[in-house]
Amino acid sequence: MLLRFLATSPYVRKVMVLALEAGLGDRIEKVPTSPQADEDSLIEHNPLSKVPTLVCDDGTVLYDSPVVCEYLDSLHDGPRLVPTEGKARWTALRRQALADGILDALVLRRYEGMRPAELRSEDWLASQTRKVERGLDALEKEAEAKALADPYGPLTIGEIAIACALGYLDFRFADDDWRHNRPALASWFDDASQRPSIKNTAPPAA
Ligand SMILES: N[C@@H](CCC(=O)N[C@@H](CS)C(=O)NCC(=O)O)C(=O)O
Repeated sequence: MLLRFLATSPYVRKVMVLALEAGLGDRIEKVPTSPQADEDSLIEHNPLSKVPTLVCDDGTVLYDSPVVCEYLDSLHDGPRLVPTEGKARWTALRRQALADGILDALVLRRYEGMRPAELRSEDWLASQTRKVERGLDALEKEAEAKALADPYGPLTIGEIAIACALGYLDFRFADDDWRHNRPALASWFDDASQRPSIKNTAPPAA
């Protein structure tokens, strides 16, 4: 399989963490890609010109990280990382949606912050920041209640997405100090960061 890949993308990282946890790392060939360059070869596969985009062995193309993750999870015989039914499934998918939503707000914030000051909307930046803060507060409550999967045991896509969102915060927004007042989440992430799948997918130094 070919994965249109960008080492700094947290959505790509989510796919790679799942692939490594599922023992599929060797089956994925990473194709370095600059999605914002509107490369014809990427657009041919994904009209949105985004990574991750996966070209399966039979030529089927899949995109959007939740879709790619669910597909990869169907290719192995180990415990499912995207639970297939019941409360476990909806909890994992809801957590993934929350973590992806935090990422979406962070990416919007990053792009807005890169615009010239006179074009930048402080209201928009503040609104995206509030989404991130509320999302992190909700995750702190889950960590405090010990509801998140044990960072040393089997994970689901929910915890994988959360780890990638927190990793992106450290990577692009190190000054935010998201750990302040969120000790349970910080401790959970410190432990989760010891997993080889998380360590081996860390973004390059900013
Ligand atoms: N919802 C998508 C988001 C993917 C996404 O936004 N990827 C970014 C890289 S971090 C991208 O390709 N951006 C290119 C662009 O928006 O032009 C997913 O989960 O895969």
